Amino acid sequence: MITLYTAATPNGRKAPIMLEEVGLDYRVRPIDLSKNEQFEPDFLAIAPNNKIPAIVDEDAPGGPLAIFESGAILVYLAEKTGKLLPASGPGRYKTLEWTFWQVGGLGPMLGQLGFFAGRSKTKPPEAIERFTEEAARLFKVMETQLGRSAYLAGDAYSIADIASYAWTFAASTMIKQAAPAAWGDNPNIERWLKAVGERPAVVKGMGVPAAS
Ligand SMILES: N[C@@H](CCC(=O)N[C@@H](CS)C(=O)NCC(=O)O)C(=O)O
Repeated sequence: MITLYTAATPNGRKAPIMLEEVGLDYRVRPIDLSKNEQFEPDFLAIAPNNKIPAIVDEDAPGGPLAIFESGAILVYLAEKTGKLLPASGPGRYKTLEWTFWQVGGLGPMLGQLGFFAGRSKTKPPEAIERFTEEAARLFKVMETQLGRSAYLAGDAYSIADIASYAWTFAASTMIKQAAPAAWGDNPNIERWLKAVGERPAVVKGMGVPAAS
């Protein structure tokens, strides 16, 4: 059994989508970020960076294994099940390339844009401009890639698509309202958002944790 520590945020939704896709049993332990539960000692023992998502796999070879960082969780679950990440060859590295592109680029830039353009009390123009430009640049890169292939890492759906889905969905809805210039004319991304968003595992995973 896998325990998933998560919250209803774009990073938090990657792991439940993946667990639904690969069909592993899991239980959800919601972490309430508004109550700072991510700083509680029990959670820090699993995720010392005080961020969700994290998992504990009770059935890992060698005993229970705790993993934090969404990219590491996606790779672990893919390798545990042999799904959504090729075991070798160019397809493996294309999948890792686009997965790390999201974890190191798209996610952090959209997170900062969402904060400065949305939740910040002072809304500093220079920060909003910087992160809007960077988000627009990243979506142009994504749009071009999705003009070349059906999915981010090629013609097969993979962990790279799971990594990017919830953030791109947030950008096409909430972030687009707060910073319209971040979201250009992206027909290939729109097509991909629809295809990925209609997958039953994605529909289920986007609802985890259930609203309380
Ligand atoms: N690089 C991390 C980012 C995770 C992250 O930023 N999680 C946010 C929610 S989307 C969080 O837990 N924030 C709580 C905090 O910063 O205290 C990952 O990909 O897992």
